[in-house]
Amino acid sequence: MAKRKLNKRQAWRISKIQQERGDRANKKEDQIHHELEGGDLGPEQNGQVISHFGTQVLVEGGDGLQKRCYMRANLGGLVTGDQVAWRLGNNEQGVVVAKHDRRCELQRPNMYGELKSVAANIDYMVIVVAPEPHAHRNLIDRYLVAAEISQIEPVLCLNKIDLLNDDNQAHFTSLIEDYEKIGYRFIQASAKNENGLDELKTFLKDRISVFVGQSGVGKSRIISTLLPDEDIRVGGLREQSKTGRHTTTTATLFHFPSGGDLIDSPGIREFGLWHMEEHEILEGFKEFEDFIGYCKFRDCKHQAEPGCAIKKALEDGHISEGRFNSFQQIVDSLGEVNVRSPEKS
Ligand SMILES: Nc1nc2c(ncn2[C@@H]2O[C@H](COP(=O)(O)OP(=O)(O)OP(=O)(O)O)[C@@H](O)[C@H]2O)c(=O)[nH]1
Ligand SMILES: [Mg+2]
Ligand SMILES: [Zn+2]
Repeated sequence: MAKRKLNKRQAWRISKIQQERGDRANKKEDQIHHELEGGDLGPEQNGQVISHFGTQVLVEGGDGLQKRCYMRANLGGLVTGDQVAWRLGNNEQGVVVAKHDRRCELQRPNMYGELKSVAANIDYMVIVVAPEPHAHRNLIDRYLVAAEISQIEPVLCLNKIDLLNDDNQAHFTSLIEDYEKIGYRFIQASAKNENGLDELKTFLKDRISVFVGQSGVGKSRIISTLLPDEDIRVGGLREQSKTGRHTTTTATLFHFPSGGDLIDSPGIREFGLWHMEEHEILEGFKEFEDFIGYCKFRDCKHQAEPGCAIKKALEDGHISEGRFNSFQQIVDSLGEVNVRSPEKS
């Protein structure tokens, strides 16, 4: 599959093709439902979606037991963290019959440029970074914009602090300072040495948190260290490239025995924000807030225009250069969608 740049219209057409393909798949699903519903279905009960596998989801009922369920085609897609109504069939599989309203959801475009939910009903987004694979500022900022816009509270976590040394320490000290100055919490931890995890555990108690970040930064290892009784797959780094292997392939929810849920999600390389408007990106940079609306020109692009309040804030040190550059880079990328062409059906 060649990678090519598509404009919004081309991406929309690809999305339409995907939609039609999805509709055909839904028809197949309908047949399955008819068969299922031909048998005896138990009473309707509430449940929580634990994870998603293609045409099925794993749902946990009030008794704490988890069952694989088919979904009614008209539900419009379910994601980890969804609250649902479901009925158990006589073959130990169930059918999800309704999706309850989402309190909030984390969305992002997939590699075909279609906007998809990643997880629902989340309180915290834990953005994990590490010295290896290298933490890309722009990816952190993209997550932060998504969190701010979805009203999910972000918290940053530098994992693998056992790998800090004379060469990289200064870089991370300044990165952490930058974000703490804006008001973001930055927790430092080493899942390997079980260092710093108590602070994270206390913070995440009784809440629903989704762990996000590049592949290989240690999301799964942190979660498995916090929840030693769970069987969670942790990957290795490819020695040469130091890039992650994409060990986690589907978002899965785990419970703290004392209350609170952690959602492990698959690592990503890029986080497209092309579905957002420029003003949303601006609002997603929360330290810009005091300066929005004060530019001389109403359609200011905050580049070389005279009387730009954002550039003035940058000059005065209220906005960091790293964040300003990230903002410009994200805005520049809005017109283009970096997507893979879908495989022929
Ligand atoms: N040195 C060190 N290695 C760690 C630490 N945490 C995780 N690792 C290692 O980093 C590698 C990747 O860890 P994972 O937990 O699978 O990473 P992930 O973020 O879940 O990756 P994906 O599932 O691919 O998104 C594994 O080899 C871990 O053992 C840490 O604190 N220090
Ligand atoms: Mg993982
Ligand atoms: Zn401006």
